[in-house]
Amino acid sequence: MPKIETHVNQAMDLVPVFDVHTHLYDPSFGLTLWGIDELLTYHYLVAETLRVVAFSPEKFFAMPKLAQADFVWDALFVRNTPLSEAANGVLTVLAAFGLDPNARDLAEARAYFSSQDPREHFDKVLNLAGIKEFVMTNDPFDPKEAPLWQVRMARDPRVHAALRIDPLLGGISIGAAGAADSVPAGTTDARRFLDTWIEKMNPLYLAASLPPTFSYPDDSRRGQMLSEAVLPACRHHGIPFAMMIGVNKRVNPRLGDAGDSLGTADLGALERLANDHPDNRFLVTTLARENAQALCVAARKFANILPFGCWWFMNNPSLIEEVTLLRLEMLGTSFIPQHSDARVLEQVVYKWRHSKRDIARALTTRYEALERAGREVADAEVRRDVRLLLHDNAARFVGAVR
Ligand code: FIX
Ligand code: ZN
Repeated sequence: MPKIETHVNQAMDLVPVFDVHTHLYDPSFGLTLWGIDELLTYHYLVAETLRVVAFSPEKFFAMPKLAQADFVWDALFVRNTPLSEAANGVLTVLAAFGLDPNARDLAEARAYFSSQDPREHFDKVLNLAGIKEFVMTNDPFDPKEAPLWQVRMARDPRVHAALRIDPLLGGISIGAAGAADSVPAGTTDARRFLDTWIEKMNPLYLAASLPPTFSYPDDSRRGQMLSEAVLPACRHHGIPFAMMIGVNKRVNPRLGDAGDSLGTADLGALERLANDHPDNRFLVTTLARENAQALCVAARKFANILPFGCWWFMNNPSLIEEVTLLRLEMLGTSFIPQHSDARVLEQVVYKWRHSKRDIARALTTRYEALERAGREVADAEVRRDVRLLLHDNAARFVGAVR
């Protein structure tokens, strides 16, 4: 293996990760999904299963969780070859815990996970994934989560909050159906709502997913909420706004969380937003592959835009390497290459192990271009660059740097 590739892979193994977007929680919340049955009923795998087995979504979701997991395992891992990234990820997790990826059933895995102490398991998973800190997705409209913020809990310093506000911008709650806190109608109430929840959560950023039709300027309710409540609140509290652009929610409502799709957005709207709000900072990720280059160009035009992650349908090895190479070619190291988006605790093990391989390939390609130009690349430079990409760019932008 060429020397530079070895140095890159060594740095990837050593540098701690700041995971800037997850659906995991501080252990004190008691809301984090974990274990083999949750891994197998991840909505990515449910969608894949219902393609290869003639079975209605309604009948699938009516089954108990363990029966659903058995059904997915049999369909995707026994009767078919687990070639998809989400299926491969489950096997990476099993192997990381010393469990048999060739198992014909879930007995061994269930026995292992059920014998784990949750707190010790949480620490073990973060250690296996190389994660130093991560950010939750905290939804004030989620009836399961909202009450937890009414009381002071002992918090894990490795876990940070992010205030998720989709319903404020016309979206749907990311959490369970129903809004724990009624959605403020006017922008004045919305600003008060945001200040109240920022006080409660101390979030590193505000976040919302947005449809491909997102436009700016926009005199609709979404546009008014953005300009008159959300962005002023972010400026006042000194925190970024994370925009996750390109999701078409529930194109197949029968699939629930698995029923969302994507569309290509006009990122001219993002450029106009960044231009009109130079004192706001924007974390931005896009769901369509076709938006990847335009996001890099927008970031080149506006330093207050920081591209992050290979989101959802982008989170596949072929696209992670392609987009990371494009970002390195256009932005150097001034972006955040990945977030896990993990919904189940142990997913961070595969999402980071797989992503680090893909990011390492792209970074090695760029270092080889330097060497062809006669520029030597010191090992310390590689470690500095990898630390920027996996930790510092994100931690600094959201003000979590320690
Ligand atoms: O909006 C989001 O935070 C998305 O990441 C989720 O809604 C999505 O279901 C997901 O988990 C994708 O990986
Ligand atoms: Zn997410």
